[in-house]
Amino acid sequence: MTIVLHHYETSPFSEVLRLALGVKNADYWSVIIPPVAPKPLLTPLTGGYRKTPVLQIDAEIYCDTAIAIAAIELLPGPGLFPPPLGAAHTFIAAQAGGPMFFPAVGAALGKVAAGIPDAFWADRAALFGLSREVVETRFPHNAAQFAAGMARLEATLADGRAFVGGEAVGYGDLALYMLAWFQRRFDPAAPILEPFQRVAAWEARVRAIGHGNPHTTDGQEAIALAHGATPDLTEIVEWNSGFSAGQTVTVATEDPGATPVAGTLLRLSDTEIVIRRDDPDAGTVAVHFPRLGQVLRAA
Ligand SMILES: N[C@@H](CCC(=O)N[C@@H](CS)C(=O)NCC(=O)O)C(=O)O
Repeated sequence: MTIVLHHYETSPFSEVLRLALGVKNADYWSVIIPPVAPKPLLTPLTGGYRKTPVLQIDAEIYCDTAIAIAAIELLPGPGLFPPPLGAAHTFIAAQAGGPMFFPAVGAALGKVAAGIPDAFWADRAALFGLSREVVETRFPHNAAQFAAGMARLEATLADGRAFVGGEAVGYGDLALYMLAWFQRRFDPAAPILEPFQRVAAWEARVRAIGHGNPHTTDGQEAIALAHGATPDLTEIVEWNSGFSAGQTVTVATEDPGATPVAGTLLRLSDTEIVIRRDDPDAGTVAVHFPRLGQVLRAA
């Protein structure tokens, strides 16, 4: 079994998976993908999903951290959903990757937006509606929202717990950590985090986990890996879902500029959508999406 992380250094969601692979002390291939579309060596694997990161295990392709985390959780090593929170870590991660995410991005980028190339902003404006102008004009609001979120985290840690759920690190910590980590990408001192000293100590504990054991490789190798492997083509579609196994479908994120991915439906449940794609370069692959946050349509 070969694990591949398709990511780029400055991607906050990638940091979540790098740390999750660190928790598991996993060996994995690291493939650096472009931060903007097009992504010609990723598309054969995903069928058009272009967000970052993507996790690959042989011919299984996991689009979105929410579903990649479930695959990483199956690896040997400490669990990512430790008690007492258990599965409730997913709610914390959804808060960090949902309502808290764009304020954190805005807080980090608001003052440096002018120095970021036009091509980046054109890409993010088309995908998320996030232009340089929006980021610059909303900076005070985003900074206030981000600080309010960090104040919640500071309050959570006020009883002396090491991590949000107690003494063991969990998925919720990794997802919250990416928000603080992103501030420090642009200014290691991150004045916006200065009032939150418990958060700073918690950040050091999360950072100490590290990224496991990445081995640098490239997109061609990852495509060849998929081509040489056979995905799990089991068909299980919930009978009352309105969809059936083998049906041609598209899956798209809820982003304004999302690219729908087409394939035939293998599995559908409340947690996961899995489609089969037959790609000229990558061969037959099973592409996994979380059910939450994806638009599934009959094609
Ligand atoms: N819900 C997705 C969000 C991923 C996401 O928005 N990633 C950002 C980068 S951290 C992205 O895709 N930006 C556009 C790109 O990389 O092409 C997940 O959890 O993986």
